[in-house]
Amino acid sequence: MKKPSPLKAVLLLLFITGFLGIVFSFAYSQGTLPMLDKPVKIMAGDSALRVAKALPAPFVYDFNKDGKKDLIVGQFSEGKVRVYLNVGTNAKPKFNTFSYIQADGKDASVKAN
Ligand SMILES: [Ca+2]
Repeated sequence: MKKPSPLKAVLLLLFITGFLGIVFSFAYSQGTLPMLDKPVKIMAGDSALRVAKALPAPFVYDFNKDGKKDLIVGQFSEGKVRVYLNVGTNAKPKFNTFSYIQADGKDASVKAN
């Protein structure tokens, strides 16, 4: 089975462990049944990408329209949305720090209840 590129794997399937608050990606191959490879931690700088108080909701999108897919991560805590800009390439994405999506000069948030 041919393995997809790392970014393609990230694009095909992002999976989270809400319990740990760590964002993982799984390589995905299409055969008669979808197959997942071992999980790979998404890194932010030199550390695993963690979201405080867990339940991260990742999404891949070219947020700043520079042609490189970025990582958008919703977080349960405070209902904020993180943007990790891709400082690598689409074939070898790299993420460092994040900023929160803003509205009217403040961190945007959606209340859970
Ligand atoms: Ca981008």
